[in-house]
Amino acid sequence: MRIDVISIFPEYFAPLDVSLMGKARDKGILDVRLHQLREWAHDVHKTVDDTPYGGGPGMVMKPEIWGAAIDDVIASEEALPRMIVPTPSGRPFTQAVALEYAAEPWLLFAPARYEGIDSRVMIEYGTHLRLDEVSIGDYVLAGGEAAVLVMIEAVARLLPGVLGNAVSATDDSFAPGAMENLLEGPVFTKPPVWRDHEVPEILLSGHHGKIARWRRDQALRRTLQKRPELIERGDLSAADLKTLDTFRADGDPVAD
Ligand code: JDK
Repeated sequence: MRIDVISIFPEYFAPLDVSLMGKARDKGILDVRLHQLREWAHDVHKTVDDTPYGGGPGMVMKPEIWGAAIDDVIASEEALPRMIVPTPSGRPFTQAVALEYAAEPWLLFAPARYEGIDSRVMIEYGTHLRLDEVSIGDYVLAGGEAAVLVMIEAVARLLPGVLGNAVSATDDSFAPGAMENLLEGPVFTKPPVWRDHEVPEILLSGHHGKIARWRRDQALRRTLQKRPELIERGDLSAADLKTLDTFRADGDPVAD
């Protein structure tokens, strides 16, 4: 997958050299190309922002600079990329959106600063290519770069060959269909006792059927406790419903 990012802070993307993302790039699965927006600014000061029409606080990014940069980046190829502009007012970024992006051959991210980009840029490119304005959550960042890092990491780990274990990604809590949107249960490794905390006995038993049921019960318990809105009764078996009733009756006082 090719990913272009146009930003006034290309240094912000240094984490993509590290760990899973770094390895995916070394393997050629991920081709990330960073572009400095200011290289398309015409004046001596490399100005990319101006005062907002109608007044108000802050500055707005100039449309001509973004237009020139996007035109140059997309000029090289026959096909067009899917373009993604982070904004607090965008479509929510979810695991389903990550899966949608992971199926694309080419993504172009346009993270802004200040109060955002002149809206005519989104109108213009919305007619030329598939453009999404996307929010990574209901809080306000200082700019779009952190949102782009989040989205690239969520997308890239879904690409074939990026995760060591081929089944890891489809098993995710929020993978549509996979675990029916239940939260993951608790996990443990050696030693069996640490600071008086014991690993649940069932996990040491070797009874694979009972372990699978216990893990499912823990996922149901955690979801009921932390994210009850995720539970869709239609997806649940009779055994699942019995588990939920037990936890509801108990009031289930637990640490996690
Ligand atoms: C891209 C600049 C900072 C943008 C205006 C918004 C209501 C008016 C500051 N999920 C998410 N959160 N934040 C972003 C994001 C913020 C960005 C940019 C993405 C570019 N900023 C910014 C807009 C405002 N303000 C809240 C009142 C303020 C994405």
